[in-house]
Amino acid sequence: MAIAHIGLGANLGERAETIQAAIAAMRAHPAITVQKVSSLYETEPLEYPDQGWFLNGVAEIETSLAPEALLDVLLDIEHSLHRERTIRFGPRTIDLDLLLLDNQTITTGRLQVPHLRLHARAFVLIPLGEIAPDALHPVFQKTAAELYDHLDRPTIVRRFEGALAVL
Ligand code: A4P
Ligand code: MG
Repeated sequence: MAIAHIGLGANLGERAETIQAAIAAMRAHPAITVQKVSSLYETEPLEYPDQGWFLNGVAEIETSLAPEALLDVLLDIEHSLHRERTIRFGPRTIDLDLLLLDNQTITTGRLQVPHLRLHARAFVLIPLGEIAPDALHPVFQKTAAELYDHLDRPTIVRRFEGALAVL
């Protein structure tokens, strides 16, 4: 069994409902147990600024799936929630990123773990630090809070107060 941290992001449509649906889909998978879900955060768009604000959160799961099989499950869930790929870093109904997988580092043609940009992103580091305060980034050997403190210009991340039915 491995512990994985999954980044959840949405900035199109009913963002909180879509994130809830993605968590429900992970819960429904026979090889995945959802152990923790962070608060959701309203976050300033990064990389491609001309788009709506995101809701972001992080889930901690336990899984018996191999890394690329887990990636395939995440891509299937994105697809079932009408994710369309048009603009790189652009608007999306749902984005599921495999952030951390135990303390493994993985580089294959289709998967890089830890996620390449996780250490540079306030919208990941805040929810990750909330549910996994002791987890170390296997390359930098730093916690999410330590990585957050090293950001040059942290983007705005504030707790989302909307009701979350299933969390
Ligand atoms: N891939 C490789 N490694 C991974 C991994 N660890 N987890 C490959 C997930 N996928 C991984 O992803 C493209 C391909 O990356 C996948 O098919 C997989 O084989 P994608 O989701 O189609 O493309 P993307 O989302 O446009 O790119 P990426 O790299 O996931 O973008 P990011 O880094 O997620 O950035 N601002 C705010 N505030 N909040 C956000 O959530 N998100 C983005 C997207 C930009 N700005 C944002 C946010
Ligand atoms: Mg992605």
